[in-house]
Amino acid sequence: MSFRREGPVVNGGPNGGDGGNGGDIWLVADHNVASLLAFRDHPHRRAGDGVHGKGKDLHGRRGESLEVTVPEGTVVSDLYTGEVLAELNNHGDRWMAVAGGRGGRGNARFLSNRRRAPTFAEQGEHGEERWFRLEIRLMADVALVGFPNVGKSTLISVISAARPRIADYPFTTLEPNLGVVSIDDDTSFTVADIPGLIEGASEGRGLGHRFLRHVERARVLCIMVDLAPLDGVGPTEQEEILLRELGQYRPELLERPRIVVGTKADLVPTDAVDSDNFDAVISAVTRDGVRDLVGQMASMVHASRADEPAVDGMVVLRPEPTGAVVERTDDGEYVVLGRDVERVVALNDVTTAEALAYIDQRLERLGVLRLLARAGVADGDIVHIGEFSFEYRSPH
Ligand SMILES: Nc1nc2c(ncn2[C@@H]2O[C@H](COP(=O)(O)OP(=O)(O)OP(=O)(O)O)[C@@H](O)[C@H]2O)c(=O)[nH]1
Ligand SMILES: [Mg+2]
Repeated sequence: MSFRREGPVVNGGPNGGDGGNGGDIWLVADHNVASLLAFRDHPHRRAGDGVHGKGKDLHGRRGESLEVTVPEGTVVSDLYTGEVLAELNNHGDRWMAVAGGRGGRGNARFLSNRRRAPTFAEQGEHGEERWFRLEIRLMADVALVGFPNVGKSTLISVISAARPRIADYPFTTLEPNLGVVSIDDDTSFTVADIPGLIEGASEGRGLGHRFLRHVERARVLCIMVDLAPLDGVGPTEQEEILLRELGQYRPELLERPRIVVGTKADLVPTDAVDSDNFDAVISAVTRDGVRDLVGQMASMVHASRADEPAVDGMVVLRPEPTGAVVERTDDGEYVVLGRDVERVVALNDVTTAEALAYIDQRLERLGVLRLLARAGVADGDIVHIGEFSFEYRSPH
């Protein structure tokens, strides 16, 4: 609050500037961010404060907004209610997680014909504070996990319309390929062909983390082991190494439903394969066992989906509460809820008569007085709005 004072002008009118708004906090999907681990060490994020307004109509600067990057496929929900608020699926998707508090308006704003010398200004609004639950959404139903060259790309090309490059050398696949497997009109699921994993992947060997990140986002893991490896690492040993790497990267991955598949069965004599060690034995070349494998995948995907219903791929915007609601408590008091209403009291100085009159006028305009009357409020009743409590006195 400030008034102009220049030479002979003693009371030259109000000139208190507005306070700056607080900074907002945005969540932004970024494909360079692989996990939500950063939130374990730094769960709290804070945007900048707005700067106070000053006399001479000087407005305060707005607070610095904060952009918090999250992996693609991050689902944001309210920690307490579980309500899904947003899904940030693609690089660049952004969602305002909390809005900065509005700066209070300086007394210059309250000049009117009836109010020539407003002696009050708004308080800055308290910033919003909120807890969220962040989860990475599963991006594929089944992930094909295996050493390089075991036939992952070949399998996906046989069971779906995906046509990845297939070649007889390791690391043919450098980016995951996604294929859709259609069983019938009603049943289909997605399979991700993920670049080959090698021993040490969990420590970053062979682009390990980048690949494991995709594994992390699948419902069902299809562990593929070569029944006829060239370099002498037998199928059981391959399985052990793969599971060890998965577990070291993220122990939860070992809880994920999985199917262990022996590949390239056509290259080894049937009696050399102990089929008890595998859930399926296939040859992508002769198609032996492929149909059975697809059936197993389908039923595991089905079971996993039943556990956790899929959410659609759109960004869901937080439903804004609108309007005011009056509730009567058990002990005969009244609570007024609604963002706009709570703002009116939070923003204003409730200690001066003039500001109180302004609040009254705003509450009237927002229909709160009418709602209170309808709810049966009587003189002397306590009415809670935001952090304040008022004693009701009827306007007439
Ligand atoms: N004989 C035989 N060869 C196969 C079979 N499946 C794949 N191959 C061959 O194995 C080689 C590697 O196959 P890919 O499908 O490219 O293997 P990948 O697992 O995708 O390999 P990376 O992308 O390098 O990790 C290719 O030469 C395929 O033709 C199979 O069932 N039988
Ligand atoms: Mg491949």
